Amino acid sequence: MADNYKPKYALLVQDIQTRGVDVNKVKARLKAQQIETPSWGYSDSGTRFGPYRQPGSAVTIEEKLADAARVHKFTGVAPSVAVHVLWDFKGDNFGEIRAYAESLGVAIGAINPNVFQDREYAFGSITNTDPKVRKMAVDHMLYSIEIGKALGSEVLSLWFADGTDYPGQADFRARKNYAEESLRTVYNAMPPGMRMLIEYKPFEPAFYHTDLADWGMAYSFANKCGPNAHVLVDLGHHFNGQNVEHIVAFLLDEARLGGFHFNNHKYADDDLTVGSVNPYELFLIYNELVKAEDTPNSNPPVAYMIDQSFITKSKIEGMIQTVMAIQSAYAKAMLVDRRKLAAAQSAHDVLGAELVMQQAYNTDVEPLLKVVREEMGLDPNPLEAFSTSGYMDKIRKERGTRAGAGGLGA
Ligand code: PSV
Ligand code: MN
Repeated sequence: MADNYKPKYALLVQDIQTRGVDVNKVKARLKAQQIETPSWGYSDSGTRFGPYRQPGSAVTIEEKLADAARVHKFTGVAPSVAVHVLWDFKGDNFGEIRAYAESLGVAIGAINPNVFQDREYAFGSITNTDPKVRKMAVDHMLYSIEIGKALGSEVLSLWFADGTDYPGQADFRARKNYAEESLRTVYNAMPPGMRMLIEYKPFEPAFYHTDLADWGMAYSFANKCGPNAHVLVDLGHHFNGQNVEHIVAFLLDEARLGGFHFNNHKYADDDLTVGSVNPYELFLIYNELVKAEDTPNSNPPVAYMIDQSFITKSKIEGMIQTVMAIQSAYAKAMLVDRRKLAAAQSAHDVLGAELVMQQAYNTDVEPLLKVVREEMGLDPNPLEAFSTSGYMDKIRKERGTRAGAGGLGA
């Protein structure tokens, strides 16, 4: 079927101009967008009820990088790959891994230490009352800094599963102080240019409390560490109804927004495709990011990372779909009529202001994205192009269905 996006694009350009938006700037920003995909998104995962194995899932870091490179090849905006230390590295051949990634046209992105899967951490890692366990966690993070140096990464991305299950189980304030001390030690070992991202999560695996439960706690720890520590917002790590775009705006204004883990959640899990359940929220988050790009302050460069481990979706296709959802939210956010919005806001025209947001959100940006891709030398339809490329058939045949392809015993 003929894809008639060109006439639609011409009409869209006219519409965009009436909003006081420069279409060439929008296109330039879409071409410069960079989204990091996670190595663990290419391997098998599962739930606590069991692993879900897919034929072709990656097991080795080389396979994960090869799959990530496919996502970059077809989208043009996913040039780096976040790694998880215990799931990705078996030896110390970091030079080889770095060179292999480069040969595929991707770079290693955020280094994610893992201080949650070893049983020693059952009662906490950096918050454990046992100094030996705290040291074990800190040493692993120090080692992760060395890996980052060897792989050319500038981001150390920290998440802690620390928490308790029952009232009275532990002393909140003692744990807070242990965490602060450990984070400071790690922070002080980072080389110049490296940034520490601190991720929060109000639930899982602990049931009663988590030690870094929300953005305010992450912000406080980041502040105490120093100017190169920032908050990482994982979209799935909020209670239902929480206003995430407000958190993003607040952190941007404080110049402490370090990065994102993109995903979506319906109840509590954090692995659904970003924008699949609440695309308007993703748009509203991007609206804050676009405003911050328009009027930059001293906020550090934001690391746009995906944190999704697909269970029922095919992994590479799911990742391409995710990247496209992020592009779409970014494009729509750039199409907000800022003059009209400002006028409505200052006149306290509540309905008018909301209509401006809805006009941008309801714009069909597909023709624009297709033209952008074409100008980048890409197929305008990345999902279709990937499906017909034969890559999935090839890896399904070559790799088959294997155990050991996942992080958590999958
Ligand atoms: C925890 O749920 C988390 O969001 C952290 O970022 C981990 O590193 C990641 O998921 C593991 O999938
Ligand atoms: Mn995350």
